[in-house]
Amino acid sequence: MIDITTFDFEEHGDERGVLISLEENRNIPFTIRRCYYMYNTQPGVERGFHAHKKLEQVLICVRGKCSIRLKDGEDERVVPLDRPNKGLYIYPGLWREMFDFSEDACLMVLASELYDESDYIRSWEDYLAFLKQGEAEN
Ligand code: T46
Repeated sequence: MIDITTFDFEEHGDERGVLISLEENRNIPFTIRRCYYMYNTQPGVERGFHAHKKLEQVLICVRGKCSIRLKDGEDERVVPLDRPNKGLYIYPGLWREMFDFSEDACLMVLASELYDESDYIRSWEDYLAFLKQGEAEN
């Protein structure tokens, strides 16, 4: 079963606008070792299509909107990210696909580790094998 955890970050708003603060091990559930973001995503583009062995991440669409499809080999859930104060936590071992980007979308990701290509599982076949191996070990 896919466990969906989303955050409603506190908005510090006044007549000037809104400010959101993100802090490791406070409103972000891990130590933040990396931040990256994507924008200018072309119409119809879908990204992701992989899982991570160890990486934890929080996804925030800080401008515009997009949707995240999560899979665990059995279930599939779609989470819209449509406001800048919403965060989606993705725990290790979940398959993710990002789609339905609005033209103005900026998707920001906070990550628990530095970039490491060896942490990626980039094919669905390898992902199913990874899940099977996990079952065998438990
Ligand atoms: C994820 C989803 C949500 C780097 O050099 N450093 C980085 O920190 C990242 C994230 C990527 N790259 C390079 C690797 C590729 O040559 O940037 C290129 C595009 O990366 P990728 O095709 O993996 O991007 P997405 O959008 O499919 O996936 C990304 C993250 O890679 C991934 O960890 O969970 O966003």
